[in-house]
Amino acid sequence: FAETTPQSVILAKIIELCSTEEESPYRVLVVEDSLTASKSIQRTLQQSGIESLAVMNPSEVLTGLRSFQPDMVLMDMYMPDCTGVEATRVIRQHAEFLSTPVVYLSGDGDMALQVDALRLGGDHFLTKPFNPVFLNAVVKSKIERYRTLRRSMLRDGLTGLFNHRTAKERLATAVNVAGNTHGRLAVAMIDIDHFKTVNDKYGHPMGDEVIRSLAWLLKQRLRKGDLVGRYGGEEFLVILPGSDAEQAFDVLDRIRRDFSLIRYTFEDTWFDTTFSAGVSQFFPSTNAEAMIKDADEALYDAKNSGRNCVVA
Ligand code: GH3
Ligand code: MG
Ligand code: MG
Ligand code: MG
Ligand code: MG
Repeated sequence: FAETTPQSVILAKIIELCSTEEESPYRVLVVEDSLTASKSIQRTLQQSGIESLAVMNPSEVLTGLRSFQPDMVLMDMYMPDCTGVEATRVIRQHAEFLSTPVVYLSGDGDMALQVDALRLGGDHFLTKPFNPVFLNAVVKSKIERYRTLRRSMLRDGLTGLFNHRTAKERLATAVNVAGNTHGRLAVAMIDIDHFKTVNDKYGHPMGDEVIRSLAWLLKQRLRKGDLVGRYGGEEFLVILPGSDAEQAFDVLDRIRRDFSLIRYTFEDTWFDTTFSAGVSQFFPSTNAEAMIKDADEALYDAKNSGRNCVVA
Protein backbone atom coordinates (compact mmCIF):
# COMPACT_ATOMS: atom_id res chain seq x y z
CA PHE A 1 0.00 0.00 0.00
CA ALA A 2 0.99 3.55 -0.72
CA GLU A 3 3.17 5.76 1.41
CA THR A 4 0.27 8.18 1.87
CA THR A 5 -1.78 5.57 3.75
CA PRO A 6 -2.71 6.86 7.22
CA GLN A 7 -0.91 5.25 10.16
CA SER A 8 -4.14 3.80 11.60
CA VAL A 9 -4.88 1.97 8.35
CA ILE A 10 -1.34 0.58 8.27
CA LEU A 11 -1.72 -0.68 11.83
CA ALA A 12 -5.08 -2.28 11.03
CA LYS A 13 -3.47 -3.96 8.01
CA ILE A 14 -0.57 -5.29 10.09
CA ILE A 15 -2.95 -6.66 12.71
CA GLU A 16 -5.02 -8.26 9.96
CA LEU A 17 -1.94 -9.85 8.41
CA CYS A 18 -0.80 -11.24 11.71
CA SER A 19 -4.03 -12.24 13.41
CA THR A 20 -5.11 -15.85 13.39
CA GLU A 21 -7.74 -16.77 10.85
CA GLU A 22 -9.38 -19.53 12.86
CA GLU A 23 -11.84 -17.68 15.06
CA SER A 24 -13.02 -15.17 12.47
CA PRO A 25 -16.41 -15.49 10.73
CA TYR A 26 -16.51 -17.50 7.52
CA ARG A 27 -15.98 -15.36 4.41
CA VAL A 28 -17.25 -15.96 0.91
CA LEU A 29 -16.39 -14.09 -2.28
CA VAL A 30 -19.50 -13.99 -4.48
CA VAL A 31 -18.79 -13.59 -8.19
CA GLU A 32 -22.10 -12.74 -9.87
CA ASP A 33 -23.01 -10.32 -12.67
CA SER A 34 -26.64 -9.96 -11.61
CA LEU A 35 -27.11 -7.55 -8.73
CA THR A 36 -30.46 -9.13 -7.78
CA ALA A 37 -28.87 -12.59 -7.62
CA SER A 38 -25.84 -11.46 -5.60
CA LYS A 39 -28.04 -9.58 -3.10
CA SER A 40 -30.13 -12.70 -2.59
CA ILE A 41 -27.03 -14.90 -2.16
CA GLN A 42 -25.48 -12.44 0.30
CA ARG A 43 -28.70 -12.28 2.32
CA THR A 44 -28.79 -16.06 2.52
CA LEU A 45 -25.17 -16.28 3.68
CA GLN A 46 -25.76 -13.50 6.20
CA GLN A 47 -28.51 -15.60 7.81
CA SER A 48 -25.84 -18.13 8.77
CA GLY A 49 -23.47 -15.43 10.01
CA ILE A 50 -21.27 -15.80 6.93
CA GLU A 51 -19.59 -12.61 5.69
CA SER A 52 -19.42 -11.99 1.97
CA LEU A 53 -18.10 -9.63 -0.65
CA ALA A 54 -19.77 -9.52 -4.06
CA VAL A 55 -17.91 -8.68 -7.25
CA MET A 56 -19.86 -8.28 -10.48
CA ASN A 57 -16.98 -8.58 -12.90
CA PRO A 58 -14.58 -11.55 -13.18
CA SER A 59 -11.70 -9.09 -13.61
CA GLU A 60 -12.19 -8.10 -9.96
CA VAL A 61 -11.85 -11.67 -8.66
CA LEU A 62 -8.11 -11.61 -7.91
CA THR A 63 -8.32 -8.21 -6.20
CA GLY A 64 -11.29 -9.50 -4.20
CA LEU A 65 -9.37 -12.63 -3.15
CA ARG A 66 -6.35 -10.60 -2.03
CA SER A 67 -8.20 -7.84 -0.18
CA PHE A 68 -11.07 -9.84 1.34
CA GLN A 69 -9.15 -13.10 1.99
CA PRO A 70 -12.24 -15.30 1.63
CA ASP A 71 -12.44 -18.97 2.63
CA MET A 72 -14.12 -19.85 -0.65
CA VAL A 73 -15.63 -18.50 -3.87
CA LEU A 74 -19.24 -18.80 -5.03
CA MET A 75 -18.96 -18.49 -8.79
CA ASP A 76 -21.60 -17.63 -11.36
CA MET A 77 -21.22 -19.41 -14.72
CA TYR A 78 -22.34 -16.87 -17.33
CA MET A 79 -21.00 -13.33 -17.11
CA PRO A 80 -20.39 -10.71 -19.82
CA ASP A 81 -16.58 -10.80 -20.01
CA CYS A 82 -15.78 -14.44 -19.35
CA THR A 83 -17.30 -17.62 -17.97
CA GLY A 84 -16.98 -18.82 -14.39
CA VAL A 85 -14.78 -21.67 -15.59
CA GLU A 86 -12.34 -19.21 -17.16
CA ALA A 87 -12.31 -17.11 -13.99
CA THR A 88 -11.57 -20.25 -11.95
CA ARG A 89 -8.69 -21.12 -14.25
CA VAL A 90 -7.16 -17.70 -13.53
CA ILE A 91 -7.60 -18.25 -9.75
CA ARG A 92 -5.85 -21.64 -9.96
CA GLN A 93 -2.85 -20.10 -11.68
CA HIS A 94 -1.97 -18.42 -8.39
CA ALA A 95 -0.32 -20.76 -5.90
CA GLU A 96 -1.85 -19.06 -2.87
CA PHE A 97 -5.37 -19.78 -4.16
CA LEU A 98 -4.71 -23.30 -5.40
CA SER A 99 -6.78 -24.90 -2.65
CA THR A 100 -9.42 -22.18 -2.19
CA PRO A 101 -12.77 -23.94 -2.77
CA VAL A 102 -14.73 -22.73 -5.80
CA VAL A 103 -18.42 -23.63 -5.82
CA TYR A 104 -20.43 -22.83 -8.94
CA LEU A 105 -23.90 -21.42 -8.67
CA SER A 106 -25.51 -21.40 -12.09
CA GLY A 107 -28.92 -21.45 -13.74
CA ASP A 108 -27.60 -23.96 -16.25
CA GLY A 109 -28.28 -27.49 -15.06
CA ASP A 110 -26.61 -29.15 -18.07
CA MET A 111 -24.74 -32.22 -16.79
CA ALA A 112 -21.89 -32.04 -19.34
CA LEU A 113 -21.24 -28.40 -18.38
CA GLN A 114 -21.23 -29.27 -14.67
CA VAL A 115 -18.79 -32.14 -15.16
CA ASP A 116 -16.52 -29.89 -17.21
CA ALA A 117 -16.64 -27.17 -14.58
CA LEU A 118 -15.56 -29.62 -11.86
CA ARG A 119 -12.84 -31.07 -14.08
CA LEU A 120 -11.40 -27.57 -14.60
CA GLY A 121 -10.77 -26.68 -10.98
CA GLY A 122 -14.24 -26.38 -9.42
CA ASP A 123 -15.19 -28.13 -6.18
CA HIS A 124 -18.96 -28.31 -6.39
CA PHE A 125 -21.85 -27.30 -8.63
CA LEU A 126 -25.14 -25.86 -7.35
CA THR A 127 -28.02 -24.77 -9.56
CA LYS A 128 -30.31 -21.74 -9.38
CA PRO A 129 -32.84 -21.22 -8.00
CA PHE A 130 -30.93 -22.37 -4.95
CA ASN A 131 -32.27 -23.79 -1.72
CA PRO A 132 -30.96 -21.43 1.01
CA VAL A 133 -30.52 -24.18 3.60
CA PHE A 134 -28.64 -26.41 1.17
CA LEU A 135 -26.48 -23.54 -0.09
CA ASN A 136 -25.39 -22.66 3.43
CA ALA A 137 -24.77 -26.32 4.26
CA VAL A 138 -22.47 -26.73 1.24
CA VAL A 139 -20.66 -23.45 1.97
CA LYS A 140 -20.10 -24.35 5.63
CA SER A 141 -18.83 -27.86 4.94
CA LYS A 142 -16.42 -26.62 2.24
CA ILE A 143 -15.08 -23.91 4.55
CA GLU A 144 -14.69 -26.21 7.56
CA ARG A 145 -12.58 -28.61 5.51
CA TYR A 146 -10.60 -25.78 3.98
CA ARG A 147 -9.79 -24.26 7.36
CA THR A 148 -8.75 -27.63 8.79
CA LEU A 149 -6.50 -28.24 5.80
CA ARG A 150 -5.03 -24.74 5.97
CA ARG A 151 -4.41 -25.10 9.68
CA SER A 152 -2.45 -28.31 9.24
CA MET A 153 -0.47 -26.72 6.41
CA LEU A 154 0.35 -23.51 8.26
CA ARG A 155 0.73 -24.68 11.85
CA ASP A 156 2.83 -26.97 13.98
CA GLY A 157 1.04 -30.01 15.39
CA LEU A 158 2.61 -30.03 18.87
CA THR A 159 2.09 -26.37 19.76
CA GLY A 160 -0.47 -24.94 17.32
CA LEU A 161 2.01 -22.15 16.53
CA PHE A 162 2.91 -21.26 12.96
CA ASN A 163 5.37 -23.74 11.49
CA HIS A 164 8.84 -22.92 10.20
CA ARG A 165 7.75 -22.16 6.63
CA THR A 166 4.78 -20.00 7.62
CA ALA A 167 6.81 -18.05 10.19
CA LYS A 168 9.40 -17.24 7.52
CA GLU A 169 6.71 -16.23 5.03
CA ARG A 170 5.06 -13.97 7.59
CA LEU A 171 8.41 -12.42 8.44
CA ALA A 172 8.99 -11.65 4.74
CA THR A 173 5.58 -9.94 4.65
CA ALA A 174 6.31 -8.01 7.85
CA VAL A 175 9.67 -6.88 6.43
CA ASN A 176 7.91 -5.62 3.28
CA VAL A 177 5.35 -3.75 5.36
CA ALA A 178 8.08 -2.18 7.50
CA GLY A 179 9.99 -1.19 4.36
CA ASN A 180 6.98 0.36 2.65
CA THR A 181 5.74 2.22 5.69
CA HIS A 182 9.04 3.18 7.33
CA GLY A 183 7.72 1.22 10.29
CA ARG A 184 9.48 -0.55 13.11
CA LEU A 185 9.93 -4.27 13.27
CA ALA A 186 11.85 -6.56 15.60
CA VAL A 187 12.38 -10.30 15.67
CA ALA A 188 13.54 -12.61 18.44
CA MET A 189 15.00 -16.08 18.20
CA ILE A 190 14.41 -18.17 21.32
CA ASP A 191 16.16 -21.42 22.21
CA ILE A 192 15.53 -23.46 25.37
CA ASP A 193 18.67 -23.94 27.47
CA HIS A 194 20.21 -27.40 27.97
CA PHE A 195 17.14 -29.00 26.52
CA LYS A 196 18.96 -32.25 25.78
CA THR A 197 19.34 -32.64 29.55
CA VAL A 198 15.57 -32.26 30.04
CA ASN A 199 14.97 -35.06 27.53
CA ASP A 200 17.71 -37.22 29.01
CA LYS A 201 16.64 -36.83 32.65
CA TYR A 202 12.86 -36.69 32.33
CA GLY A 203 12.11 -38.24 28.97
CA HIS A 204 10.91 -37.02 25.61
CA PRO A 205 7.20 -36.62 26.56
CA MET A 206 8.22 -34.30 29.40
CA GLY A 207 10.38 -32.39 26.91
CA ASP A 208 7.33 -32.01 24.68
CA GLU A 209 5.41 -30.66 27.68
CA VAL A 210 8.08 -28.00 28.24
CA ILE A 211 7.92 -26.98 24.56
CA ARG A 212 4.13 -26.75 24.77
CA SER A 213 4.24 -24.66 27.94
CA LEU A 214 6.63 -22.15 26.38
CA ALA A 215 4.40 -21.95 23.29
CA TRP A 216 1.42 -21.28 25.54
CA LEU A 217 3.29 -18.62 27.52
CA LEU A 218 4.36 -16.87 24.32
CA LYS A 219 0.78 -16.88 22.99
CA GLN A 220 -0.47 -15.45 26.29
CA ARG A 221 2.10 -12.69 26.52
CA LEU A 222 2.48 -11.40 22.99
CA ARG A 223 0.24 -8.66 21.62
CA LYS A 224 -2.39 -9.20 18.95
CA GLY A 225 -0.17 -7.98 16.12
CA ASP A 226 2.82 -10.06 17.23
CA LEU A 227 3.40 -13.44 15.73
CA VAL A 228 5.21 -16.55 16.90
CA GLY A 229 6.30 -19.68 15.09
CA ARG A 230 7.99 -22.91 16.11
CA TYR A 231 11.16 -22.43 14.11
CA GLY A 232 12.79 -25.73 15.04
CA GLY A 233 12.61 -28.40 17.76
CA GLU A 234 12.91 -26.11 20.81
CA GLU A 235 13.46 -22.89 18.87
CA PHE A 236 10.86 -20.18 18.43
CA LEU A 237 10.78 -17.18 16.12
CA VAL A 238 8.89 -14.14 17.43
CA ILE A 239 7.93 -11.30 15.05
CA LEU A 240 7.05 -7.97 16.65
CA PRO A 241 5.72 -5.43 14.11
CA GLY A 242 5.86 -1.85 15.39
CA SER A 243 8.58 -2.61 17.96
CA ASP A 244 12.25 -1.74 17.95
CA ALA A 245 14.94 -3.94 19.51
CA GLU A 246 14.70 -2.21 22.88
CA GLN A 247 10.94 -2.73 23.15
CA ALA A 248 11.28 -6.32 21.98
CA PHE A 249 13.98 -6.88 24.57
CA ASP A 250 11.64 -5.70 27.36
CA VAL A 251 8.84 -8.00 26.22
CA LEU A 252 11.12 -11.01 25.79
CA ASP A 253 12.96 -10.46 29.05
CA ARG A 254 9.69 -10.50 31.02
CA ILE A 255 8.70 -13.73 29.28
CA ARG A 256 12.17 -15.15 29.99
CA ARG A 257 11.81 -14.39 33.70
CA ASP A 258 8.33 -15.91 33.91
CA PHE A 259 9.34 -19.01 31.97
CA SER A 260 12.20 -19.61 34.40
CA LEU A 261 9.67 -19.58 37.29
CA ILE A 262 7.58 -22.43 35.92
CA ARG A 263 8.01 -25.63 37.93
CA TYR A 264 7.50 -28.93 36.16
CA THR A 265 6.63 -31.86 38.38
CA PHE A 266 8.16 -35.18 37.50
CA GLU A 267 7.48 -38.27 39.60
CA ASP A 268 8.31 -37.22 43.18
CA THR A 269 10.51 -34.29 42.20
CA TRP A 270 10.35 -31.09 40.18
CA PHE A 271 12.59 -29.12 37.88
CA ASP A 272 12.66 -25.79 36.10
CA THR A 273 14.22 -24.66 32.89
CA THR A 274 15.23 -21.47 31.08
CA PHE A 275 15.65 -20.06 27.61
CA SER A 276 18.03 -17.69 25.87
CA ALA A 277 16.98 -15.25 23.18
CA GLY A 278 18.55 -12.98 20.59
CA VAL A 279 16.80 -9.89 19.25
CA SER A 280 17.36 -8.01 15.98
CA GLN A 281 15.56 -5.07 14.46
CA PHE A 282 14.59 -3.85 11.02
CA PHE A 283 16.63 -1.21 9.21
CA PRO A 284 16.33 -0.04 5.59
CA SER A 285 17.91 -2.44 3.06
CA THR A 286 17.86 -5.40 5.45
CA ASN A 287 15.77 -8.47 4.65
CA ALA A 288 14.14 -11.42 6.40
CA GLU A 289 17.21 -13.66 6.08
CA ALA A 290 19.51 -10.98 7.50
CA MET A 291 17.15 -10.26 10.40
CA ILE A 292 17.13 -13.95 11.31
CA LYS A 293 20.92 -14.11 11.02
CA ASP A 294 21.30 -11.07 13.31
CA ALA A 295 18.90 -12.58 15.86
CA ASP A 296 20.79 -15.89 15.68
CA GLU A 297 24.08 -14.13 16.37
CA ALA A 298 22.55 -12.34 19.36
CA LEU A 299 21.22 -15.71 20.57
CA TYR A 300 24.73 -17.17 20.28
CA ASP A 301 25.99 -14.30 22.46
CA ALA A 302 23.20 -14.97 24.98
CA LYS A 303 24.22 -18.63 25.19
CA ASN A 304 27.86 -17.64 25.65
CA SER A 305 27.08 -15.16 28.41
CA GLY A 306 25.70 -17.91 30.61
CA ARG A 307 22.20 -18.57 29.14
CA ASN A 308 18.84 -17.54 30.72
CA CYS A 309 19.21 -14.09 29.18
CA VAL A 310 18.13 -11.96 26.23
CA VAL A 311 20.64 -10.14 24.03
CA ALA A 312 19.50 -7.30 21.76
P1 GH3 B 1 21.69 -25.18 24.47
O1 GH3 B 1 21.50 -24.55 25.80
O2 GH3 B 1 23.05 -24.92 23.92
O3 GH3 B 1 20.64 -24.81 23.50
O4 GH3 B 1 21.63 -26.76 24.72
P2 GH3 B 1 20.55 -27.79 24.20
O5 GH3 B 1 20.73 -29.05 24.97
O6 GH3 B 1 19.19 -27.19 24.25
O7 GH3 B 1 21.08 -27.99 22.74
P3 GH3 B 1 20.28 -27.93 21.40
O8 GH3 B 1 19.50 -26.68 21.33
O9 GH3 B 1 21.28 -28.15 20.31
O10 GH3 B 1 19.39 -29.22 21.52
C1 GH3 B 1 18.09 -29.31 21.13
C2 GH3 B 1 17.52 -30.63 21.55
O11 GH3 B 1 16.10 -30.57 21.49
C3 GH3 B 1 17.92 -31.75 20.66
C4 GH3 B 1 16.67 -32.59 20.47
O12 GH3 B 1 16.82 -33.86 20.99
C5 GH3 B 1 15.62 -31.86 21.26
N1 GH3 B 1 14.35 -31.77 20.56
C6 GH3 B 1 14.14 -31.22 19.33
N2 GH3 B 1 12.82 -31.27 19.01
C7 GH3 B 1 12.17 -31.86 20.05
C8 GH3 B 1 10.80 -32.20 20.32
O13 GH3 B 1 9.90 -31.95 19.53
N3 GH3 B 1 10.51 -32.77 21.52
C9 GH3 B 1 11.49 -33.05 22.43
N4 GH3 B 1 11.13 -33.63 23.58
N5 GH3 B 1 12.80 -32.77 22.19
C10 GH3 B 1 13.14 -32.17 21.03
MG1 MG C 1 -24.66 -14.57 -14.81
MG1 MG D 1 18.30 -25.62 19.68
MG1 MG E 1 18.64 -25.45 23.21
MG1 MG F 1 15.02 -21.20 37.29
